[in-house]
This record gives sequence, C-alpha cells and structure tokens, in this order.
Amino acid sequence: MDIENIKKIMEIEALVHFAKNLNECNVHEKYFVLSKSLMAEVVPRWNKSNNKFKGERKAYYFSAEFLMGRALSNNIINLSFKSDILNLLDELGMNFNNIEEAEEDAALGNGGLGRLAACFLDSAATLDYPLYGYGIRYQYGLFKQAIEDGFQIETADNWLEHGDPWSIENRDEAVIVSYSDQNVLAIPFDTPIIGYGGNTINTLRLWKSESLVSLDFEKFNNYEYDASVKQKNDAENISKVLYPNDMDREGKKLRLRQQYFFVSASLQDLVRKYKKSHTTINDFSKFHSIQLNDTHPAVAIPELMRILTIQETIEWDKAWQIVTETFSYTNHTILAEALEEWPIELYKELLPNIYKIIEKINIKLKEQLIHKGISSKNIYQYEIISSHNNIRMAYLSIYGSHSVNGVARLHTEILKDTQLNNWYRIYPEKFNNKTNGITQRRWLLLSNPELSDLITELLGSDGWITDLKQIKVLEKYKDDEYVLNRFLDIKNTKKKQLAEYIKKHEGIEIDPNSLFDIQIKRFHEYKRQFLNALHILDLYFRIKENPNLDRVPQTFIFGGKAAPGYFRAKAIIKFINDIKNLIDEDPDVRDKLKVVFATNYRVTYGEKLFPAADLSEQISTAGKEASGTGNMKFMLNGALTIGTYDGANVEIVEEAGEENNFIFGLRVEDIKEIEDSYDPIYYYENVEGLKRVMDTLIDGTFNDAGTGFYRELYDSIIHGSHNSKPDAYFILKDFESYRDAQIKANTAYKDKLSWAKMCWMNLVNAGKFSSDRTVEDYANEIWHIKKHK
Ligand code: 26W
Repeated sequence: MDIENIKKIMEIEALVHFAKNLNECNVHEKYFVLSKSLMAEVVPRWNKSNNKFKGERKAYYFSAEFLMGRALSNNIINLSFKSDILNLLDELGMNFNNIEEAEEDAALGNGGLGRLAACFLDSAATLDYPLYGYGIRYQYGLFKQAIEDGFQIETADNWLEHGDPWSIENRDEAVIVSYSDQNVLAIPFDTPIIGYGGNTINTLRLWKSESLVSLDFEKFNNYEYDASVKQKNDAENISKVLYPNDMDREGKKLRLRQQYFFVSASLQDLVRKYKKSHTTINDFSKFHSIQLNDTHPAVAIPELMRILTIQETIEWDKAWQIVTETFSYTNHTILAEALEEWPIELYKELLPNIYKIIEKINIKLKEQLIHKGISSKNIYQYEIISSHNNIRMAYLSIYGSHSVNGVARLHTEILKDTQLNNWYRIYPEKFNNKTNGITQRRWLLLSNPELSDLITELLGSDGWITDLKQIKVLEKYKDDEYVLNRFLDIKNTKKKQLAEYIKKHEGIEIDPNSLFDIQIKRFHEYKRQFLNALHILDLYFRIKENPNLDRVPQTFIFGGKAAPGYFRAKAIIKFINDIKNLIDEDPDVRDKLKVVFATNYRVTYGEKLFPAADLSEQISTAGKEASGTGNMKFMLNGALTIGTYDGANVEIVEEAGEENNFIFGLRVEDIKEIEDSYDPIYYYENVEGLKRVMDTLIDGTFNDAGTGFYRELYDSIIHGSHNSKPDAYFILKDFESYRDAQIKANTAYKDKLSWAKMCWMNLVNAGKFSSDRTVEDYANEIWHIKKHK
C-alpha cells in the first residue's frame, strides 16, 4: 500500500469534490475523502480478483436485505491498513474515531436474515470463494428509532445524505424491468466485499430503480407539474424504502414490485453476461448457483422459467431442469404469519406472464405428485396455489430448488417433522441443515481489539482470524488465574467503554461493576422481552420488600426496534421504559437495579454492546427462534447465555457445556404436551409475585397515555385475542423457571474467577459459530464452488 498516494488522493478528492483543502473539510467530508482514497487502492485489486474467477462456476446470494453496517473500519482492517492509516491521520491532525463515527450504517435489512447475508459475504471473500450478493439499493434503510415519553418514534433513515463513497454506479449495465403497467430502469451499484487479507474482493450489486423518462415535457409545458414527473416518481418509489416488517408478511403491491424488480434485474444480468461467452444457454446451471434468502426472492423461479422458455425458446422440461439445478432455498422462520403468500389477483394484475408460468408449474407439480403415488385427495396439501387463491412462496421455493435448508439443527428438524413434513416425505434428499454463523472479523477483531490481542498473544499467532476453531487450544487456560484475570480486566474495559457511550447517547450513568445483562434484538412477542421486563419488575418489588436481599447490582440493557404497526411490541417498549423510570425515581432500589433502553439499536451499537456483556438473554419460546445469531456474538465475546433450548442455543450449550450457561424453561417436547390444555390463569394466581407484576398493567401503576396499550397487552396474556390463545408464548408458565435461572446467574457472578472460567469456556468453544464454517458447508454441499487464491 502506498500511503503517500492515499494522502495525495485525499487532497485531490477534497479539492474536486468539496473545493476545500483537507484541513477545511468537516468530519463527513473527511470520512468521504478518506474512503474514496481507499477505493483508489481497492479498485485495481478488485478487478484482479474478478479476473481470477473468469469462466468459473460462481454462487449468487439473492436477498431483499443486506444489513452491512459501517464499511470504513471493516475495510481498513481487512486490507491490513490499520496502522498505516492511523499514522497518516495523525500526521494530518485528524482523529480516526471521529471520522469513523461520521459514517452512517448501511441498514438495508431488518435483523437476523439481513445480517446473516452480510456475514456470509465477508466469509466467502475471506475464504476466496466467488460469492456475489444481489439485492436492492434502498434509498432509505430501516427507520431510525427515538424514544419519547417511553414510546417508540420512527423517522426516515436517509443513509445516503452524505454520499456513499463505497459504491460505483454502473449505468452501462442497466437493464429494464417490466410490469403490466410500467417499465423501469434498474441501475446497478457495486460495492467491493473485501476478504480478510485483501486477496479476494467480491461484489455486492444493489439495484436502484429509475424512470426511462425523467420528465414528460409536454405535460410540463401544459403546467401539469405533478403529472409531468409522475412516471419518474412511480419508478423511483420501487427502491425508495425498506419494509420494516421482519415477521408479518406485507401483502402490498409495492413490496411485490420490489421483489420482482431486483430478481428480474439480477437474472437478466446473469443471463446477458453468460451469453457473451457461451453460444447456448443449456449449461447455465453448470456455472450458476443461486441461493434464495428466504422466499422474498422466490419469484426468481418463474422469472428464470420465463427467460428460458419464452426468451431463449428452450422447451419446458429442459428449462425446469436448469431452474431446479440452479436454485437452492433457505428457510429462516417457522412462524406461520411470516410464511409468505401472495393473492393470485395481485400477481395476475402486476405480473400476468409470471402468473401464467406459476400456474403451469403448479400443474406440472400435480402431475409429478401423482407419478410419485400421492393420492388425489392429498394433492391439495402441496399445491403452490392454495384453495384460498394464494401463492405459497415456500412451496414454490421447495419445488423449484434442489436444496432446502434450515438455519440450526433444531430448526431443520422442526421443518422436517412438522412445518414442511409433507414435502420432506416426498423429497427427503432436498432437505439439509446449515447452522448459522457470524464473522469473527467484525464481531471480535473489529469490535473487541483488546480481547483479540489477548487471544493472539496466547495462541502465539493470529490464525484464528481466518480459522476460528484454533481458539479451542486456549481451553487449557480455563483454570489459569493469570489468564482469567486478564480476561476480567478486558471485560471491565469494554464495560467502561460502553458506560461512556451510554452516558453520551442516552444520558444515563451505569456502574461498570454491576452485572451487565443484555437483550438486543427486534421486539417480538416470541422473543419474550416481556418476560425479561416482568422479571425486572418482580426484582424491584422483592428489593423493596427486602432491602437486604443478597444480590450483586445488575444492569439490564434492552435494545431493538418494533415494526411500526406492531402495537403489542410497542407496548412492551413503553412498559420497559416505564419500569426504568420507576426504578430511577426510587432511592431504595436504584443502586441495586438499573434499566437502560439503548435507543436505535443497529449493527454499530451492537459492536459496542456485545463485548461489554456478562449475560446474554436468549429467552424465546422453544421452537420459535429459527437460530439466532446474536447469541453467537455474545458467546464469542465471553458472555454467558441465559436461555431456552431453542434455535442455535442448543448447539451453543452443546459446545460450551450446559454447566457454563443458564438454561431454563419449557422445551419443544414440553410445549407439544401442554399446549392444548395450557391455562395461564393458574400461574397468574399461584406463582408468587406474578399477579403483582402483571397487574401493574391495569391497576394504575403505569400510564400508557390513553393508548390502551397496557390493557391490550394484559388481555393478550390473560384472555387471548381474536387471533391468538391466552399467553401464546408461555410467558407465565416459564416465569418461575426464568427467575430461578436469574438467581443462579446473579449468585454465580459473585465469584469472579469461577464466572470468568465459565466465560472462557464459552469463548474458546465458539469456533463452530464462525460464518466461515457455515459458508464452507454451503460451498461444499450446495453451491459446489471452488476457492481461488
Ligand atoms: C415477509 C416478512 C418477513 C420479513 C423477514 C418475514 C420473515 C423475515 C425474516 C425471515 C425474519 C428473520 O430475520 N429471521 C431470522 O433469521 C435469522 C438468520 O437465519 C435467524 O437467526 C433468526 O432466528 C430468524 O428469526
């Protein structure tokens, strides 16, 4: 790397872009010119990397979401430029931290599914695999969250306000996407995905929608100003904003437009490029493997059929073979309300040609089912077009793919045994598991350099950065007081750093010596933040009753967003904020117990929270959380899990030892047994303290400002509602067992060394949860692609 060149380019960029000298630039401008100067270093390597994969089989990750977070620090680390850049900025009198903090997160995702896509891209580039991301360049990412009087307020996330130095607009490669009522331009923006060491640089290609005609000049001249730009606005609206629902399906026409938009553009792009170097399309599936990230891009299946049979005039059966060899599908949830279905009317109206193809796929499916010996009275169970005239996107995805995978062992088993059992019985060979993972580059090396240095020092090498299994060797230090104390010192440093950040951003002081107990994830009933909140309130009352309760002070930190229309989740956010105020105002309790709401939780906030955690809250109702990936980020940073046997928690505990975590509550089998006869009222009346905390919702302890939020939340637990049974997530049933686990954790925290030993056992056994392992498994077992150094 040529540091003088970087400096020169920074100066030129400042001049031509902002008409300023470097030292006159504001912090956003400094961020921009520094990033652009790095792009000057990246682009030649990027081209070289692309060339080495020419003519090779490649994999493509089709995803409506990529939750990338910030790029600057990540890229500097992966290029091994860190010390050079720090020196240069020093010389220029610039502060790296301030520049780093000027970057907006690329929050083009809701949560787990989008962040997983980002981790996979990092891992594939690091492992030298050709994996390319395809998605949408939303002008507005996930909304920003503010809290006012305890309520969540949403505002637009204008992440492009200060420009995006990391993407290259490639208008030469624009394509046209056609709907029944409009044709739009899809413009690709390419972002380099820099593998660790900088050897392989892959591409994330995100499409922006534009109009073919930007101004209707005749209308403008006729003084019809709104009408003159209508076509432009209609086109641009397609990639305008990310839908903020992470679980409830959104039956909106615009969402369907978005799905078809990026899928059609991406497939056109692949077919066009392929045809440049091949005379027939017949071998398409030998060179392309496309992973569908949940069903959001499932319209790719009929779209590729359209391209092959109508555009390329291949006969149906041959085309279908190419399609099923090309696609594979990952399922990320078993919640019924999140399984996508689209009314056929919407498809007929917007994508009539695609609808006809889906109809034909459905007919072919039925023929095949009969051939497989399925009796005609059972065929309805499989139909892609349901008797309610909905297109079942999961069924389309399974039928159109050669591989179907869940994201943790338990999740895949549930898919096979219940959710998708009918499909598993006829296509057992398609089903497989790929337990999720996280990249240790962002979630340890970048976010916790102190712990990273200790690991490197003890290992005598930094090989763990690209081979996380190596840290298992460090298990030999589990009783080494010197090492455990070093770990505790680092944890304390990270807790102090977080305390400072929270002081600055939330205006709250927290005690770094207290037990940091953290639950950060989207707000959803099944994730049970409400259980956590009820327990805190119970603790409050217990401390009031018994001021001498023998406990270590505990700080409960929550972070996460609720979908804007999800009122029950918003009620839970309000409830947590009300509990926080109750405690803060009470001198008897506030030194023993503290609640923090970390506002606007996002990737960048996570980078500060995970390293500082003592306890990781993973308390979903068993069977509901497909995997979880936050659980892995905590483990890797040496936090203990308090959690249920759900998702990847099962595998985390299997690796780290049940004795080193706090497992509680119903298991999947238990729930199956009790669900039909479950009566929450029994627990409400008989579990000590439970009625007292539940009743705060309705006895005037708290005030929901006339929204009716609290009554509705109370009723959902005690009486159920029009669409759900009382306490559908078994919160009252699990309350006591959760409280016991909390007592165990608080007691265990008193013995610092034995606590540190448990943390150490988690950390050194986190190797399995690197997304490098996950990507390696996808590459070998599904994509069949080769590494190229
Ligand atoms: C149609 C609306 C919609 C939008 C997003 C439905 C469903 C989703 C996603 C599937 C939600 C999601 O992010 N699922 C999470 O995926 C993670 C990565 O596999 C898992 O770790 C989480 O357990 C799962 O909830």
